[in-house]
Amino acid sequence: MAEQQQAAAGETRCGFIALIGAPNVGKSTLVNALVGAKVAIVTHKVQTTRALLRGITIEGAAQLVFIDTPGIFAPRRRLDRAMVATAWSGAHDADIVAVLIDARRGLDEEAEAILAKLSEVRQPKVLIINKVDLVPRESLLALAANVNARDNFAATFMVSALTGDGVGDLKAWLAAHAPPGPWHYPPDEISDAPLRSLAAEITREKLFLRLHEELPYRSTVATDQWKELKDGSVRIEQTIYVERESQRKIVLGKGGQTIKAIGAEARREIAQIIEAPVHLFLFVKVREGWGDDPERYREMGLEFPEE
Ligand SMILES: Nc1nc2c(ncn2[C@@H]2O[C@H](COP(=O)(O)OP(=O)(O)OP(=O)(O)O)[C@@H](O)[C@H]2O)c(=O)[nH]1
Ligand SMILES: [Mg+2]
Repeated sequence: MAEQQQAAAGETRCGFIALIGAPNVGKSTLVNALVGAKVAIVTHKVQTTRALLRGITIEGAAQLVFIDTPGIFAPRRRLDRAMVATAWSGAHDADIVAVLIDARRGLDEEAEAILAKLSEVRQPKVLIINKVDLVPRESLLALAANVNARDNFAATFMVSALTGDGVGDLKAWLAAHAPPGPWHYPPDEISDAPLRSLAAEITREKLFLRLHEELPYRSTVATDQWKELKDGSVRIEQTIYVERESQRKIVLGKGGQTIKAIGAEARREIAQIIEAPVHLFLFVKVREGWGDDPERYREMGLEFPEE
């Protein structure tokens, strides 16, 4: 294989690139676009991503490891603090930090707050203006100039993670600037997350899409069982945790309709990803104060903030 020859010759590159930005700017959508597969969940709601997730791809001789991070915002609850802390830790551990700005929102308060803290990040930074499909081209140059005046960016990219516009150029640049070194993952790996956590995330995505107001933020999903059956299908059991009985009732819905719809959507998508029939069993449990339970944080891959 060409890659192996290059590896032997010591010409491979391997770059860890953290994507940071305010909630909803399109970090997870961009990771999926760069990887060319759905590895991260995406919704129109803020604070969808809760923990670090690596999406991996190969570009020429380079392996690019993208670190999807939770959106950075002014945290209030313990879970918020854990998410924001983990986002910054992702940035500090990367070779290159990609800062995403939403083209339509521009330099709003959240973007400003991130730029203010960005000076503490020592790694090379690139600016990515995302969602360019939503604004007239003319407005982009002024925005790019404004952001570049705040910090030292090695390059600026205008992309649409949704349409794929500009994503190829970004990938090529990152491949050229990744540090030389051996690949960190096998060439066919696209994510560091085990399937059982991707499956839990997919159910959480459907929950986010179906439920409103505070409820998505008051719930979490865990995969309890993953069993491959003799007929090639997979039996998956998951628990949706909520904080109160009233929330449990809403998740179940009238005559169990809401949970049924969430289950059907999640089952379809998980089956598509693992290319096997799936039997998905969802349970809804009230766990008062799960947002203050260290065990839930461990499960999500988050540090538990002491306060
Ligand atoms: N029009 C348009 N929409 C986009 C683009 N990229 C992402 N979106 C939409 O923006 C919303 C948020 O996308 P996500 O990828 O979940 O954003 P995120 O930054 O990961 O959000 P958090 O995980 O909450 O921090 C979704 O509705 C996406 O479809 C884009 O380039 N153009
Ligand atoms: Mg996200």
